[in-house]
Amino acid sequence: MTAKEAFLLEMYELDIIKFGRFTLKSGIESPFYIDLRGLASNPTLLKTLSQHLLELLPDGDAQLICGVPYAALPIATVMSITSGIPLVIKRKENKGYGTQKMVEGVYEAGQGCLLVEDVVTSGKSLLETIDELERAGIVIQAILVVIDREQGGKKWLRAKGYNIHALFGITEAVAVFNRYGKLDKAAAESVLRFVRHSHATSAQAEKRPCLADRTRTAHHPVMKKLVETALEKETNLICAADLTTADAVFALVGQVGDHICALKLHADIVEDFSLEWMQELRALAAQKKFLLFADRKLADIGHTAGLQFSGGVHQIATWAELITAHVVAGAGSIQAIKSQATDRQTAVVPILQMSTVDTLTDSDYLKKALNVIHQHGDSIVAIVAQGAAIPPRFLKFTPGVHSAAQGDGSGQGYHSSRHAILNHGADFIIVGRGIYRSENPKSAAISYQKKGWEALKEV
Ligand code: S5P
Repeated sequence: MTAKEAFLLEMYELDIIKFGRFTLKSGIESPFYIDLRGLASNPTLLKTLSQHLLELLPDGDAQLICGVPYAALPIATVMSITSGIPLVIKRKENKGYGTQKMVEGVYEAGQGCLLVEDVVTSGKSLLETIDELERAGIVIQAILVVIDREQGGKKWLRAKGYNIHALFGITEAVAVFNRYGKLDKAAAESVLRFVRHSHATSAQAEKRPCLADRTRTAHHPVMKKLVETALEKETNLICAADLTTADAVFALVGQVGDHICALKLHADIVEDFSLEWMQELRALAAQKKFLLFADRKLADIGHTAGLQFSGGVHQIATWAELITAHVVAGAGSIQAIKSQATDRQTAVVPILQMSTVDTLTDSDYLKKALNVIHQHGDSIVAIVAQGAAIPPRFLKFTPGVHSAAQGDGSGQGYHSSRHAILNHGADFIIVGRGIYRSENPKSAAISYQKKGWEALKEV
């Protein structure tokens, strides 16, 4: 075990890094929480940390050192004592009287400074401190951060020209905790997924139309029907009925049908699938008012995708109002559906960004996939995505929602419905095992319905 790893494990034991479900100052729900303020009361650990941070810049010749208040203040103080570099203190707020100086201590304009911070997230609060120091004539020589939450802040500051270093990235920390048995696989996956999908801010930044507005602006009859259904039943819940017998699907619909706006099916996992059964299900859907959604994830060349959509055992085109498709092969699947859904009875739901922890749908893929989606927007009503920003004309469907679990141990990652809606910008949530595996699927569906609808009203 390296000294750095031992230090990390000590921080874990002291609850300085915690895992679970936490709501951050920004309102974002995070699967981990870091609070280094407790370190101030642990002189030994503080000394070790200061040494590690100073080692990040072995040949630094800084003339000043400054900690972002408050958590990094004691860290910077110990670094100053250890290294002999004089400390300056940045005020959190202006005194409102006297010199109104924001930086206290003895310094001269033009001097180089090491800026110390405990955690970097977006980088915005660090930039505030940088601004104050620069206004006082101090030159930021390097920024030393204990932990990078890997949510873009470090990259952003580096792009602005700052020389920023982190002692640990959260990915590295998770790997260490996992290696030493402190974190189980599901919790580790949840953190990694959170990090990967932290496009949340950009998704939030774009104001999306509310459902009521969409009844007027809907560009596809299926979108209009879905939105009207959701508004009438007051639910943005899509239930993923991943059950393997026709009877089991029926039984589930009996319990949850009144609380959902769509039922998502993998028809190919239903052992006794038949078109007669599907007719009965369609009748039930009409009676209970929900849409039928085939999660076929077409991904082949257009010709094959067309056959998979209209033919074979499942004849999806005869019953599905919504169907998922990947755009990995280009626009083929979308075009195939479009050309066969001549009455616009079936709308396409492309998969943009998957909920799995090791998904390949990275930012590069997102850009290219969105290009394809843009070109065929008239047949698309919704996009399956996590935090990625999507064009406002489409609805966002977000799977990977569970009120209790963080992951399923097989790659699926979960968030709460609130997080999916408020942080990822979901219009509709897709819930499978959170409902059908619960002791009482009906009350679980009611709970997801209520929470989802309430969160949507807060957007
Ligand atoms: O990225 C995705 C896309 C989809 S459509 N992640 C997903 O989990 N899904 C589907 O949503 C998946 O095929 C399953 O039917 C459902 C999630 O089920 P749960 O049991 O994990 O809630």
